[in-house]
Amino acid sequence: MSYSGLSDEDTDVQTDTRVTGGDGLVERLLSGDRRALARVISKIERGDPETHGIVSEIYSKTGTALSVGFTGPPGVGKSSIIAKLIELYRKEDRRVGVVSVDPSSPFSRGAILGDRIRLSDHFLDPGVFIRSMGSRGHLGGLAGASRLAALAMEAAGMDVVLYETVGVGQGEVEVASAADTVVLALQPGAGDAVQALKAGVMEIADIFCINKADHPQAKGAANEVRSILDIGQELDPQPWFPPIIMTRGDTGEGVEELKETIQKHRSYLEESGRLEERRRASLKEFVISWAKERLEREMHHRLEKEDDELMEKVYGRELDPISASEKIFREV
Ligand SMILES: Nc1nc2c(ncn2[C@@H]2O[C@H](COP(=O)(O)OP(=O)(O)OP(=O)(O)O)[C@@H](O)[C@H]2O)c(=O)[nH]1
Ligand SMILES: [Mg+2]
Repeated sequence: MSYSGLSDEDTDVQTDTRVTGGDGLVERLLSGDRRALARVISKIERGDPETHGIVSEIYSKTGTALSVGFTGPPGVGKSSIIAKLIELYRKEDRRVGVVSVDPSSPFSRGAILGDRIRLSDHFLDPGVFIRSMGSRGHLGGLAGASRLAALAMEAAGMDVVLYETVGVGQGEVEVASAADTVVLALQPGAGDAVQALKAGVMEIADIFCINKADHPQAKGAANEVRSILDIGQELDPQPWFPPIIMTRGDTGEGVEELKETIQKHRSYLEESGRLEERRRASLKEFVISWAKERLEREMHHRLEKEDDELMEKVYGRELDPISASEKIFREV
């Protein structure tokens, strides 16, 4: 599409209704066709039955991209930092995909207006592909859909895939941990570190980024994170001690250092064998959550349609609920 302000997902709407696949879509995706990529991601989002076939064709061609998850509270500056990072990667001629996820939003469009503005410099760059997703009822959860979107981006030739997730809670932990490196962005003066600690988000961070380094309390925030990390390290020493980088999303200050730190973490993962370990764990998680979702849907389906009798027995106290569960579980 040739005019500014529209990303591929917007233009995708028109084509989707016309075309039903089986038309060389995967070939076009693999050749780096942006419209094909947009369509594939739409299919993933909708849970289109073709998703399975597409994923099985592209999966073996993925696994080498640099994948980084950015998480942190609303407004901390994630998109601003990502925009600056994209600039740096583009200077090295690396292609960048961004999956922008808001687990609290039921919408995939519009809700990410801030990102649109922050990342708008990159919309017309053919080496950058940005896609936002909300928490509509995805099979495999939002984390599953985001991960598949990232796979599609990689298959379409993106060398770097960035996830942006908003908030401090479980939803984004799940999304971010699909990435090989997780950057947690915090903001000075907001008590973010303590919040993140309480929500269990601290543990998943490989790199801390104190953004808005121009804020008078930026140093204090860094010290706060440092002391929390020190205690953690004393209790349970880890070979990778998360670095704390001070950044400015508005000017790009510190973003080069952030990029280098991401690279260092990647090297650490590769050299220590942790990359393999991490990916195995996260793929297993993916497979389980997908299967779990399928099972759950199937069980609902059965209890609603075919096997009402079983539930009637439970309602009438002829059969206890655990026996009913065991029965349905075995059947499914
Ligand atoms: N003073 C200052 N403002 C910043 C800095 N980085 C980002 N901002 C501003 O903070 C606001 C929020 O930035 P975003 O990049 O949209 O933050 P975000 O974390 O992506 O926000 P959500 O996606 O809505 O969660 C914008 O007005 C930015 O211009 C910084 O380092 N210093
Ligand atoms: Mg944002």
